Amino acid sequence: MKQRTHQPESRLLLSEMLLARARELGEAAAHELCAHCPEAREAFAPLPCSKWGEQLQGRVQELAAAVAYDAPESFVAQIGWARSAFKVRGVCCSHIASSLAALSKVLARELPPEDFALVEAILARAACEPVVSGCEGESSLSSDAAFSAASAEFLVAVLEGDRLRASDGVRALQETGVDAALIYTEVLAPSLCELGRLWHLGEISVAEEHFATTTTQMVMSEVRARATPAPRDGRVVVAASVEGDNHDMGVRVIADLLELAGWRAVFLGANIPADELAGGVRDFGGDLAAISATLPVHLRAVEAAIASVRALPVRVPILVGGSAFGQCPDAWRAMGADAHALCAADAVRTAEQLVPRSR
Ligand code: B12
Repeated sequence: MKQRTHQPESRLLLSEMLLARARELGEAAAHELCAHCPEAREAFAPLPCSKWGEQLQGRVQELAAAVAYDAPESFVAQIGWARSAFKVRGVCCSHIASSLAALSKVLARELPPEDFALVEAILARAACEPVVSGCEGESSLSSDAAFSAASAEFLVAVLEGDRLRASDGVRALQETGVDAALIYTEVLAPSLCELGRLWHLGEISVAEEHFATTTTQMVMSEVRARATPAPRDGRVVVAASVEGDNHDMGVRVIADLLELAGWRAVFLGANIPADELAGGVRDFGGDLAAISATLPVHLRAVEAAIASVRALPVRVPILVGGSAFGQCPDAWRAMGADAHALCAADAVRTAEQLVPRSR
């Protein structure tokens, strides 16, 4: 019986069920937790149970992704991330283990034994494993001295609310001959990762993080406009982040770099429903669909987007990427993509292989 649960089809079924019932299961686990663990109940006072309900609904969705793609590490990593976030905000981390125990209790009641055995193993591993999180570690600025100085200057200008200074520093660097790809990957992206880390540590506010986002988007447009693209070679990439994912700067980097390499890049942005993404590929005559997902909970939406693109009358190669795949390295195969790339340089190389220039 236990073996059956490990078959891809039964994992997908279990994952579907967890997603469909995520809210209900999260709320039941929150009641269980608040009834038996008064300290946890107080942690989010004055809204103890509803706050835990939201947290645990998210846990069920993360668990569903780990089950679907046989990637317990992705769940463990999400719990590590949550532990760090609790710790820096002064909430006792042991509540996370208690909340997972409450969730386990509810799932033991609600799932058939063979399904429960699978999720219990993932929950137990996440509850025991020591915290591994980049959050409290070193900064993510580039190890190359020249770029890390430029990244740091960009970051400081942004944190001081000065977008013209941020823009001027990047322009000066580009004028020394540094190409757009390096500015994106060695200056802007590391600054964003560092901003994310500072936000996670509770050291910067949501306003600061949002200002950084809008400033980076402005600077990316400037960098792109100053760069000279290779002549158009007729290939078209349609690039987007999946429904539910509000991050789009990573996939925008890929679209811009392909445009500089001679492609026509149709960048649709964030949070694109599967059918709209496929419609974009069809209407803009895409030769390649570049699909991005940031969090493991967005992976099922990638699968839906792939299914929609596959339903088009013409077969279009699909390249997927984004940090969601970091902990789920084989998910792209399971979901039927043609290729996956981790970083911008790999993405451009892989796109060139999937759709060679001579077409
Ligand atoms: C800016 C930002 C936001 C902005 C996004 C705005 C926008 N228009 O993009 C906003 C404010 C919307 C946001 C929201 C949230 N965010 Co946010 N965000 C970030 C931040 C700071 C930068 C993201 C970024 O652009 N990085 C730079 C790009 C270049 O990197 P990248 O996306 O990884 O892309 C590269 C590769 O992955 C790859 N790639 C990407 N896409 C594709 C596609 C293809 C086809 C290929 C081949 C390759 C590829 O190539 C890119 C270049 O190398 C990150 C920090 C970080 N470490 O990235 C957090 C981060 C991703 N966010 C995080 C979180 C938690 C959230 C929220 C859940 C917060 C909240 N509670 O509301 C929400 C989620 C909203 C949602 N439903 O999606 C966490 C995720 C942690 C986790 N594992 O759970 C991070 C890591 C911050 C942190 N350190 O805690 N966020």
